[in-house]
Amino acid sequence: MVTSAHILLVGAGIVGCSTALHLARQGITDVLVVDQGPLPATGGSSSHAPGLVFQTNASETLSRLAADTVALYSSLEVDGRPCFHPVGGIEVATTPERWDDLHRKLGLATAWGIDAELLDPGEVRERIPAIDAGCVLGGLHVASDGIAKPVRAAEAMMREARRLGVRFEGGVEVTGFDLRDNRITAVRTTSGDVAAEIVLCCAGIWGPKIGRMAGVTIPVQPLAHQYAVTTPVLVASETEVSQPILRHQDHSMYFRQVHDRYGIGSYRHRVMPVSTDELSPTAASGTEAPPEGGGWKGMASVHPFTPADFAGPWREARRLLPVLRDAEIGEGMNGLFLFTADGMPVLGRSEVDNLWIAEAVWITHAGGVGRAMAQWLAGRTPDVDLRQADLRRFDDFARSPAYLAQRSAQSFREVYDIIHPQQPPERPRPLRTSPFHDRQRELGAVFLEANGWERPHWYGCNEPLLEGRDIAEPGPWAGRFWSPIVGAEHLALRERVAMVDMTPLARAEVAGPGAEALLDRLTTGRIDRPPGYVTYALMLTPEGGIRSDVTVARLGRDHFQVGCNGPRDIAWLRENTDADAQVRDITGGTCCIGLWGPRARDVLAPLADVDVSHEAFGLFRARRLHVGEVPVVALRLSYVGELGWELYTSADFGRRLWDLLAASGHGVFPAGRGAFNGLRIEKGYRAWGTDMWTEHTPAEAGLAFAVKPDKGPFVGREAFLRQGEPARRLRCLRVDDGTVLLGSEPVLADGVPVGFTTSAAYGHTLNASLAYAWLPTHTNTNLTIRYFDQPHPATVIDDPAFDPRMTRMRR
Ligand code: FAD
Ligand code: THG
Repeated sequence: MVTSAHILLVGAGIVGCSTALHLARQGITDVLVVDQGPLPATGGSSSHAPGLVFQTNASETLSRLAADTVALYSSLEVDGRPCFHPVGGIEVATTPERWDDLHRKLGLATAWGIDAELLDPGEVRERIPAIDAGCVLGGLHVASDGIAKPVRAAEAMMREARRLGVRFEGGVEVTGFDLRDNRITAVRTTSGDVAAEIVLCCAGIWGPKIGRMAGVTIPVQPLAHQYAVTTPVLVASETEVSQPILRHQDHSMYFRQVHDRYGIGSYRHRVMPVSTDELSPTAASGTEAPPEGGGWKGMASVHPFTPADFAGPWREARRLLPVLRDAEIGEGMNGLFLFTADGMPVLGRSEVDNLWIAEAVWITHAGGVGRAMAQWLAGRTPDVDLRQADLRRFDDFARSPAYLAQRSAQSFREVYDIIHPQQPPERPRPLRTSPFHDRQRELGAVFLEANGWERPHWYGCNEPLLEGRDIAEPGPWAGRFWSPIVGAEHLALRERVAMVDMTPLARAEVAGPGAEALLDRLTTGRIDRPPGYVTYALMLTPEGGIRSDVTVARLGRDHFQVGCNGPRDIAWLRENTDADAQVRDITGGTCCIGLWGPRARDVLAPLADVDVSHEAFGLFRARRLHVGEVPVVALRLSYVGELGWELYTSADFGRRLWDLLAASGHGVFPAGRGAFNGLRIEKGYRAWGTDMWTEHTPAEAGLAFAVKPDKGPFVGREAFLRQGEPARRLRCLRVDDGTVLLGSEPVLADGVPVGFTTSAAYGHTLNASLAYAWLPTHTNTNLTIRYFDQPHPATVIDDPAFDPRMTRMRR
């Protein structure tokens, strides 16, 4: 075996093979892929996965990675045999709630550019003759879904990569790393040491073990999942399969044809976690390509089948597909694969500089993920934004075994549940609470969760605000995790003044003689202004996409407070620092109240020890002051578009700050996240990650005003200057019939899908249902938004819809 490689991949499963192929296609061929098992059927999860590919997902990212994967596998073959059977996929509904949800899912598919249709029970039976049509209310059909042949696809990718110069070695186990200065210098294997500049861990369920060899925690959990193949019941067709794959989500099951049999998977069993330490290192199945109907014994990624766990699902299978009443369970397994806290993959660079991770990736997404990882390893920003799958989305607590155990079990149980986008996890809660938490509970706050934080969505104590107001009611879906009090808080904030708990907003302190230079280089704004100024700016990728939007408050010559969109931003700042600048995550040790509304100054002035008049404390200024006894950093800005301040203090003073403001009179009241969201949408303030991400340019997102190319060099400047007229734009839509949406709905122009909504809410001040949407630049007439498969006419309106001249903030 070679003793050095530019890039070494640990694992030749579907992820390793796909990444290697895409590296080679990019011209990067000094690549070595090692696997402890034999090639191409290594004995890992890819060797036994039945390969169902359902593309539609609530996450646009996952749907796109899946569509990329279908395109890739469809283009591959091994000795004339295909790697993908485009048999189509059908998800059936057996309950009215599921049938409703399939209407919503049709919208998701359309929004993400996947052709889909709803079928009545007779049409389902036409495609799957074995089904008891009397059991189902209908189905969602996606013609481009199908069955991947994971081992064959891996082999095809390996062959092409080899032809281009990549080396693959089977039967070689990675046993450790040599580390120096936070870098891996050599990879120790059972066939000798290999020097490598970049190491990618794509070791599937063994990933955590590889991570540990470098001192890195990879937050993934192997769980067993049952899959069985029946005895023969079908007339074997010419091709291996002809029937569409089938999901029966009300019972957490899926079905595929395996020649003359059915393969049946079930998530309807107890959670069966497996510790990585229990895994055997010798994967060897020995078989070149194991038959799909069984022969899994001996694979390290397979545990013995436990028939008792399959009893209920088997009964249900025979009810849905009566033909199975004549069959038996042929062979079954409890197969192992990875789950995560939020059901998304874990991708990106670890805290060891040259160790990268690509874990918890399904067969369904491995084609797209391999492509994205190859771009990333080559030093580019992946062209599919990976924010939802980025290893760095997790704060430290989310890497704890305790958190991972609870949340991965939950993701397992919920694999096929109907999940509302706002549905909070049940456990572990409460996890992170602001110092205002006790007060909020006393006030009847209804909490949802974000990144571990308890966030009030509305306050029961505000019920009286409803008096005399007529609050537009959303429908049953948008009306979940909602109360009319949300509308009342929204309106009252614009009339009076509210306290909004902004503690969960991630923030970093950047300090030291190099702080200004660091922020100047990473952001698009002019931050070379005197202490006391606040700048709204973007962080761009080198390719000119929006990495984030931030507020940079200069508190001293060498001291800045940066308001971020999450742990990824703080990691990015930290990654770019040198000895002259220190980046500290101060989110947890501090707290923040947004004091906003026309009477905010009436509340603050008598409590503050400085002049807070507009003349003395202007918009986008920062000052240290006292509110009563409490030392506060006050930033005069407002994400809701009103007069007011963000008031920061250390956690120990939080409760006192809350109590002083709450007791100040002037009609001050607490307002929740629900109102906050509607207010910011009315004001046209975008939310990074929801409205825009790295795939969008500042001009497309309507944020070019925040880029100051004349200030000198910064990351993304050259790309920004080259960007031409945008072909698509983030537009503000009014839903003409007042229907309240949730986001991720498809937008059609003259009946043809052209884009999708991002954020949506009712604008109670404007009395209009609003949504932001990505649309081709010149589309603005005859628009409809489909919500639960019903058309709702929509009109592009001026953005921002509320107070475009900023008169309310500037006074
Ligand atoms: P693997 O295929 O496990 O590859 C990792 C490789 O790393 C292994 O070959 C292993 O030998 C190697 N390795 C580990 N440690 C070392 C070491 N120290 N040195 C050298 N090599 C090492 N997904 C779908 O999309 N559709 C499905 O229908 C589907 N059904 C499934 C059904 C079952 C029963 C199971 C268990 C999983 C299913 N999955 C499905 C999930 C899918 O199988 C996995 O997510 C996917 O195969 C993971 O691929 P991978 O390349 O990351 O891991
Ligand atoms: N507060 C703080 N930091 C933050 C946010 C926040 N960082 C992340 C996220 N939220 C950033 N989002 C915004 C969006 C808009 C504005 C501020 C933060 C804003 N925009 C002015 C406008 O467009 O009218 C900027 C005008 C200007 O640049 O002159 O205020 O909520 N601390």
